[in-house]
Amino acid sequence: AQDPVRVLVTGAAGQIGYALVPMIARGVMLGPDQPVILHMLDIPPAAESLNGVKMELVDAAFPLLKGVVATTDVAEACAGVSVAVMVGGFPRKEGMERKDVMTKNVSIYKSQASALELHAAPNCKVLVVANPANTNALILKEFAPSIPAKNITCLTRLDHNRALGQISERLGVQVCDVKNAIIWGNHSSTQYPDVNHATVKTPAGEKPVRGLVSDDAWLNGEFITTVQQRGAAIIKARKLSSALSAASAACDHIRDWVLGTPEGTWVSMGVYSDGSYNVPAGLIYSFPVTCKHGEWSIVQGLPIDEFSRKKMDATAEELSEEKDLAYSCLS
Ligand code: NAX
Repeated sequence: AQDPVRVLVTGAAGQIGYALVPMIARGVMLGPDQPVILHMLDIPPAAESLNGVKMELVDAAFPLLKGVVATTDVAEACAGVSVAVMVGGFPRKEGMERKDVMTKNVSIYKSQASALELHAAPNCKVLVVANPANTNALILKEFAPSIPAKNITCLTRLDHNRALGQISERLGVQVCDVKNAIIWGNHSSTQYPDVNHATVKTPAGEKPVRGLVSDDAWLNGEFITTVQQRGAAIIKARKLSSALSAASAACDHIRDWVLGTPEGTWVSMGVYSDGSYNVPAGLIYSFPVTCKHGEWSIVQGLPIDEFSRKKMDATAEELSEEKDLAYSCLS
């Protein structure tokens, strides 16, 4: 039998955490044969609720779950983890300035970076979910210099999956037959959902989405805004933000990173920019990536038209501003 992998979930008493931990314990993230030990971190006001989640994990009697650590101690939470899913953060509350929210998150991600650096397993893979996800990941990278930059990523897979879902609904095809959409940039409303290279599997072979959806105005307009604004639409409908879809996307992100993307398929991940596609180096920016042997690489050489270029630059610009704001919050 394989040794269990220790997986950290921060903010585990929150709504995404509640949806995510059972998925991990069922093998959705690391595969149906991989035993796991869950490390769940939250803050002291949520300690009792966190303990309730632990009780439910015990009650669910998951065969793959070999242990549960539920703690408010960051060092204990990070000890020996090979995968860290950072869901905990400080949410923006009504009337709060962006700078105040950033200051809170910078301080959280700075200290959690140090704890991961000191206590996590070597080669720990980190996924930041908490918003501002790209910039929180960048801060984590800055303050965990011994963790390789390629191990620190942020979640844009939910946006990617939303794009696939919209295409599938529009064309009346199965979502599993749609692939190779791209989310460029920030996990925010400036993200650019790009379908120029996306395809649909049909009985007659793979066809470009651009050929199947004849309505360019929809693809260049409503499709993009629907994906960009989907988070807000979920809040409006549910009075709560996306949770099950976010948890599922986090599993997809780690599974593909660890186990590899299928041949001919790419996915979107927020990764440390090396300057590919003229995106400024040193930002955590969402790119199309393929994964093999536990490492991602950016898909190279895709043609970028003028429409796309403008949108890719606008979201890069926003990330540069966020980066400056984050640095100005460092005390
Ligand atoms: P909740 O408020 O339900 O849960 C957050 C949890 O984090 C709470 O239990 C809180 O006590 C805990 N927490 C706060 N500070 C912490 C700290 N310093 N250490 C450990 N835990 C801490 O929010 P939820 O709906 O679960 O969303 C979590 C985060 O995901 C938010 O930042 C949200 O904006 C972000 N999202 C990101 C998405 C993405 O695609 N990247 C999509 C979904 C979601 O909106």
